[in-house]
Amino acid sequence: MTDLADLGLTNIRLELQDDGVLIATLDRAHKRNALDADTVEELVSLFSAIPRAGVRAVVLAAAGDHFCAGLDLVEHHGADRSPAEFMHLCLRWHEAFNKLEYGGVPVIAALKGAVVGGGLELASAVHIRVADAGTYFALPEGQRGLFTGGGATFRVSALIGKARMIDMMLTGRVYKAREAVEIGLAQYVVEGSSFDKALEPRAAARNLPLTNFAICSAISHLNNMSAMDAAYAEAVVAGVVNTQPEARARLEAFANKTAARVRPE
Ligand code: 1HE
Repeated sequence: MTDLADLGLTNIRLELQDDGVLIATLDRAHKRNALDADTVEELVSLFSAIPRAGVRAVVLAAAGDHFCAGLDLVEHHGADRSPAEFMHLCLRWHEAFNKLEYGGVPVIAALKGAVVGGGLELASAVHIRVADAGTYFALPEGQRGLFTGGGATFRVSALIGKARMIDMMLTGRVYKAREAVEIGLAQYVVEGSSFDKALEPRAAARNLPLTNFAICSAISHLNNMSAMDAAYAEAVVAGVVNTQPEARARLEAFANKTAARVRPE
C-alpha cells in the first residue's frame, strides 16, 4: 500500500479522511493554479499512487478563487520549448489525466472561478463535476495562439459535442455555470460552496471498491471500443463485478426487503 505522504507533493495539498476520502487541493492560488511542469508531474505521481493507497474517493479542490487557469503560460513563454519538448510535456499531461480517468477511484471536482484551457482539460477527466454559481468555463487557446494539448479534443467534445467545442475555441465563448450544466460541462451547480456539495457524492465511497473500479475505469475503456468489443468486454467486467462475494450481503438485503428502494427525492 502506498503512503501518499511519501510522494512529497508541494503543489497539491492532501488530506486523507477516516472514511478513505482524499481531499486533494491544487495549491498554487498565487498563479491561479496554473499547471506548470512540476504540478503535472505531481498529478502523475498522485493519480498513479491513488489506486493502491486505500483511497475510496477523491475530492479534487483548489485553493483561492479559481479552480485552474490551465497551462502555465509564463513558464511556457520562458522555456521557449521546441515542438518535441512540448509534445513530450503534453504526453505527461495525458499520463496524469489518463491515470485519473482510468484509475478506478471516483474523482469529484469542486469547481469555482476559472476552469479554463488546461484547467477544463483537467476537469473533463474527472468523474463528477460540481460548479458553484460563479464558475465559468472557456478554452482560450484559440485567442492565445495555442491549441489544446491535454485531452480537450476528445474529453470536452465528448461532454458537449464537437460543434460547441469548436465554437468555444474559435470565438472564445465563455460558459457560465448554469448554462454549462445544461450543455453537459458540469453535472451540478450549487448556490453555496461547490466544495461542500462535492463532499456529498462521496457517498460513492460507500460503494464496493470493485464496483467503483468498473464505473470509473471500464466505462471509459468501453467507450473507446467498437460496439462488438465493448459488448464482450462489458460482459466480462460484469461477470467479475456482479459475482463478487462482497455484493452478496447487499443482494440479500434487497431480497429480504431490508434494503432501500430506489425513489425520486
Ligand atoms: C498565470 C496563469 C497562467 C494566471 N499561467 N500564470 N489559460 C488562460 O488563458 C488563462 C490565463 N489566466 C487568466 O485569464 C486569469 O489569470 C484568470 C481569469 C485565471 C484569473 O484572473 P485574475 O485577475 O484573478 O488573476 P491575474 O492577475 O490574471 O493573475 C494572477 C497571477 O497568476 C499572475 O501572476 P503574478 O506573478 O503576476 O502575480 C498571473 O501571471 C498568474 N497566472 N493564469 C501562468 N495560465 C496542454 S495545453 C493547455 C493549453 C492551455 O491551457 S492555454 C492557457 C489558457
